[in-house]
Amino acid sequence: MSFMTIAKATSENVMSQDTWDEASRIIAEAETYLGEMPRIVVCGKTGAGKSSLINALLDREVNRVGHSEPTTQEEQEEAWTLGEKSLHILDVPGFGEADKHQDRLDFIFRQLSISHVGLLVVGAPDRAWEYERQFAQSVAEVDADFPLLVVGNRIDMFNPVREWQPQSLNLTEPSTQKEKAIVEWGQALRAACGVQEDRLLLTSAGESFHDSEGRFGLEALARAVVFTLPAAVQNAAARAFKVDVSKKDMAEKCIWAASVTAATIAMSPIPLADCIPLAALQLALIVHIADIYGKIMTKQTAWNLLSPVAASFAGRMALASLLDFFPGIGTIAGGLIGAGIAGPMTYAIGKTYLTFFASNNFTPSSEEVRELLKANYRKAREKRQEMEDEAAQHASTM
Ligand SMILES: Nc1nc2c(ncn2[C@@H]2O[C@H](COP(=O)(O)OP(=O)(O)OP(=O)(O)O)[C@@H](O)[C@H]2O)c(=O)[nH]1
Ligand SMILES: [Mg+2]
Repeated sequence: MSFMTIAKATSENVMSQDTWDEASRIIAEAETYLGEMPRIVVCGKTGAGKSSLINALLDREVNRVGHSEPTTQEEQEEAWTLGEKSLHILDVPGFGEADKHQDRLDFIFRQLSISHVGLLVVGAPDRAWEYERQFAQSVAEVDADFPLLVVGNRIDMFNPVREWQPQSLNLTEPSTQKEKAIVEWGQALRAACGVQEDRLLLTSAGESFHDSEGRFGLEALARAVVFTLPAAVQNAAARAFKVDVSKKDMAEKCIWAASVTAATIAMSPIPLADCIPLAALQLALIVHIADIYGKIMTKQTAWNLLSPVAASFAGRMALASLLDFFPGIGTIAGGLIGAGIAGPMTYAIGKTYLTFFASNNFTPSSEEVRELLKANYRKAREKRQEMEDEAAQHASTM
């Protein structure tokens, strides 16, 4: 929908050309930062008017609208063009139906996690907001900074229903019975959902798609979405960072646990030929770190990655050095592996692959691995005592 169409549909707050230009600039900037078109999810209870609202915003009848029963059964994504730029806008099945409520919420939360702005649409004059209140609270619990706009829709439905004159509706200084009822309802809704003043929008999508005269508040809604984008960009960056940090945290915990296990396995020195469990553990660790970073890797692939590194050490170094570097890898007969080597080595292997996988490199060359592994092994040795202490504790409770 063009800005001008929205401007025609609503008389309030008609945007100036400068504001449109500013809006286009904001969308373009958001797209650059996000690396993708900003994505808006429209959610709410069934019948709130989500599909009607999207149709009205896009000025295209893209979504089916229901009359007496839940209508949208599958998500539908459309391009919402504003001026020079577009946003993705996603219609999703409504929640609030007893048997499907939880599934729908799970689905919506998955969508929110890959989106930038959420619209929670509430159909007036409904006052049973328990689902909405819980929903807004859950969003805030999952991500306190997620930009959620609450849209009170169907505001034409307040009494007296017949007195609907969107062109002269004044919600800034309400004086008629209808205006007062709308504003009072909106404020109570806002408080129930726990959002700030500027995150509440009041709209009418119209009784039907063809009721363009009955529409209200769509331009203000479009503007609110656009002007929320800078906050959405910040939030997306923070979210990406948090996800990254938590992935790294998770991987580091696994590396530590595997290293202590390796040290425990090797508590009583074992012949190298018997150290298959160590090799298996180290390969499983590599597979697991890859998994954390979204790559499915078989043990065979992990072995293909690691074995040339082991072999290159074998070619260039004396057995003693090899043992120093690869306890648990390979089945070279003789020699003993102690906890003092198995733990730090496992740690170094984990840290090395973590570095590559975190930067999306799932096929590092043998040379790259070898260099980093050496450096990491040196550092890992400093943790040897800590590992051995923890391994000793494990061993004593086994
Ligand atoms: N009077 C009035 N009716 C509206 C408005 N918005 C939607 N409706 C009506 O409300 C009913 C439900 O609208 P939908 O758009 O299908 O609602 P939905 O939220 O998409 O519902 P589900 O797809 O079931 O989740 C339809 O009869 C619409 O015509 C509005 O602003 N005013
Ligand atoms: Mg719908």
